[in-house]
Amino acid sequence: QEPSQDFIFRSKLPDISIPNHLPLTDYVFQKFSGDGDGDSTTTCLIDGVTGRIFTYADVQINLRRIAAGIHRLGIRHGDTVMLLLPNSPEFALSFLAVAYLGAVSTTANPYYTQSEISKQAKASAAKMIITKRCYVDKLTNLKNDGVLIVCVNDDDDHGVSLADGCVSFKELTQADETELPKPEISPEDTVAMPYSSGTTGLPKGVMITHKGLVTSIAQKVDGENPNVNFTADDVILCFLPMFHIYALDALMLSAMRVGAAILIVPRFELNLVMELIQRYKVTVVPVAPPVVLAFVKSPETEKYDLSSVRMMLSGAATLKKELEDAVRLKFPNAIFGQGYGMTESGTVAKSLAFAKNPFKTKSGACGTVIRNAEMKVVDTITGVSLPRNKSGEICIRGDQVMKGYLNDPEATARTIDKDGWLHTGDIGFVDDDDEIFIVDRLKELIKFKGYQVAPAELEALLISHPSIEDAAVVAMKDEVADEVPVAFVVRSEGSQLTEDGVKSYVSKQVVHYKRIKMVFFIEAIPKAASGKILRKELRAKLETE
Ligand code: AYL
Repeated sequence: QEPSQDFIFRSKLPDISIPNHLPLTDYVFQKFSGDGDGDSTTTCLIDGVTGRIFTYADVQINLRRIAAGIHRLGIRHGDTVMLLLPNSPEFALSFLAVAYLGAVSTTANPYYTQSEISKQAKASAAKMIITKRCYVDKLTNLKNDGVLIVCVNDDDDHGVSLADGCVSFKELTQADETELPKPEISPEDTVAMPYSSGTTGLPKGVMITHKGLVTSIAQKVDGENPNVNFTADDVILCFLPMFHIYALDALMLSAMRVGAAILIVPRFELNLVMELIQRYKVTVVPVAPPVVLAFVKSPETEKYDLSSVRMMLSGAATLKKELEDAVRLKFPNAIFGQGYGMTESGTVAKSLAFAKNPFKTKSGACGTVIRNAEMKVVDTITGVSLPRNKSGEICIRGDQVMKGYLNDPEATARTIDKDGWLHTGDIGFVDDDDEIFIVDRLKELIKFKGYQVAPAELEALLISHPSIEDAAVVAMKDEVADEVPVAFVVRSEGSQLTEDGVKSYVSKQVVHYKRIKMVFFIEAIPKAASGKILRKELRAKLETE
């Protein structure tokens, strides 16, 4: 079959012109520049904890000041800054400041252990880490190696002195923005570098360019009939982690592009979230499946006025149809739908129920491919592209796709083929109405409540244990988390290692959702002649346990 005979799926919305020659911050705040119609006195950020408010004018002046402050500390175009922050206005401002400077933000979970942070900071060659006082103790090694630590004081510090050798974030916000000439930025420059294990192996730096992010945002919220109809009147709730591409791209930056208000909450707590929805008359609630479950199960939802919510978007993991149906009943005024994406590819699909002129959609679908992009479904063995209603690996092509993995051309070439198709490692099909359904996962990745767990990372840890000869980690189904990591372990000869021994060894080194939930001791890990772990066989074993 010739490539020209590929079955290619496209959005039902027409392509639009996307100004992806612009640097990210120029594009995001375009409404507020010279001829834009944005009102910069409106609210951009609300700190859900303190009630602090930043207008669009505040955000723009602050981001330039912080950029000037970071520049004065020696950060230049192309340098990497690690953001190790919980959801907060400081996260948003730091990200934008780094982008403005033409530098790169590598985002990490602030709950990571010292060793996880250290690995990412070193691999990404971060020159600076912006963090909170309470995480500084995990950065001692990095600080000793010369990494600059910028520290946001905790709310209850009340002027307590900074951790030794750290720069105060306040110093950045007090820098003189007129000192900094506007840096030259190319659309191909990397702006964000979250870490993802992709379809196989260890976490890798995902190089997302200015052009890529601008395209991804525009695909959702631009055009006469935007696929996702966020408006300047919206109050969008943000408890999803901002260090992850879902909140960063589909929530924070997309909301800023339209001039909406973002209500920032450090983490999901059901009652607090409902209280905030009521108090701020929240209109848009982006969620992940475990949050949907929490809403559905809670008897307390009746106690709050949640009628302001007009849109609820789920993404990052599989959402069961029954759950989707149940949550619709709890939010009768809201349009509910899914988005589907991947760190490496930005948003791949969005429900057209969110469009300004919406389409009818089905429960259980994870959206229709976004505009200005092409999608195909390929046979996992032959690679041949498949027609509607046939399941295969989902591939996506467009300007929103990552530039590649940092310092890893091989992994990049395995993921993006020579024709520019990114292979997602997800199995799904497109139905007669252009809606996409995900049915399985080809790749190794484990998803705990939408968080990534890379089997290869846990396997490397396990094998580093002196009493472990070999190990393999696979996903086990779980009611609440969707999937949890479990380990198959081959003990070295004569070893008395116990299940608890294995678990606690791993627990000390990883963030909570990567902890091994169960250990099965076996004689040998099943492997192909190539040495590849036969994960399917191990998963089959789990079903018979
Ligand atoms: P990563 N249904 C099923 N699986 C999903 C879905 C979904 N709706 N969304 C994501 N996944 C899985 O890099 C899928 O296996 O980014 C996919 O390859 O942490 C993997 O999660 C990617 O995991 C949006 C909406 C981004 C969602 C996202 C999700 C980003 C998750 C932008 O607009």
